[in-house]
Formats: sequence, structure tokens, C-alpha cells
Amino acid sequence: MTDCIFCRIVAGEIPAKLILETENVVAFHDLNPVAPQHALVIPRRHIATLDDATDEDRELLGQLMLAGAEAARLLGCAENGYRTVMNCKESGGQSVYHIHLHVLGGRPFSWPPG
Ligand code: DGP
Repeated sequence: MTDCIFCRIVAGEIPAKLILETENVVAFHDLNPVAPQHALVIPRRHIATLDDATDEDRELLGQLMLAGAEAARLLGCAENGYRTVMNCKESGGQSVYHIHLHVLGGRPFSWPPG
């Protein structure tokens, strides 16, 4: 059994509120939402951080972004707009080391981020 929480969600060992699934990616609701709509989009395959992604992951990363856009449409926040974020490592605020795209919607977001 893996100790990666998101690999365990992909394997169905930990429940999650699914938004969409494709061959390579899964989107589900964040357990601790920081916006009215807060989805996470992850690859089924374990990649710890964006810094670990390689040129071989180019297609997969594109699929991750497009699934994020689809999740935003399904959540009803595409028309007004939304924020996508991928935190990388400690200074980026990453806490789960399996890459994930945050899709945040349902309120305005300021810039620059904190
Ligand atoms: P980050 O800090 O960028 O690594 O974001 C990790 C996110 O993962 C954070 O917003 C909370 C969420 N999270 C952590 N554990 C779980 C879980 O078991 N289920 C779900 N749905 N989300 C989780």
C-alpha cells in the first residue's frame, strides 16, 4: 500500500467526491476548500512535484490543464472565471507530494497571491 494520499484516492482506497475521471487524470473536491468551488485535478500516475516532471509528461500536463477547465465548467464557475494554481515544494506551499492543479472559483481572487 502506498503512503501517497492521492495515489490512494486514485486506487479507491480513500473516498473522494469525484468531479470527473479520464484515462489519465482524476478531479475531485478539495477536503479543505478555500473558495466556494475548490477542485483538485491530479494525474493517476504519481509525480511528486512539478519540478519532477519531464518532457515525457508534456501531454499529461496538458491533459491536467484541460481537465481543470472542464472541472470549472462542471462546477459552474467557468463563465465568471476562476483561478488555477499548482504549488511546488515548500516555498510554493505544497503539502501533498503528488502534483495537483487547484481549480478555485465562486469568488474573486486578488493578485499578487500571499
Ligand atoms: P497543496 O497545499 O497545494 O499541496 O494542496 C493539497 C490540498 O489537498 C489541500 O488543499 C487539501 C487537500 N487534501 C489533502 N488531503 C486530502 C484528502 O484526503 N482528500 C481530499 N479530497 N483533499 C485532500
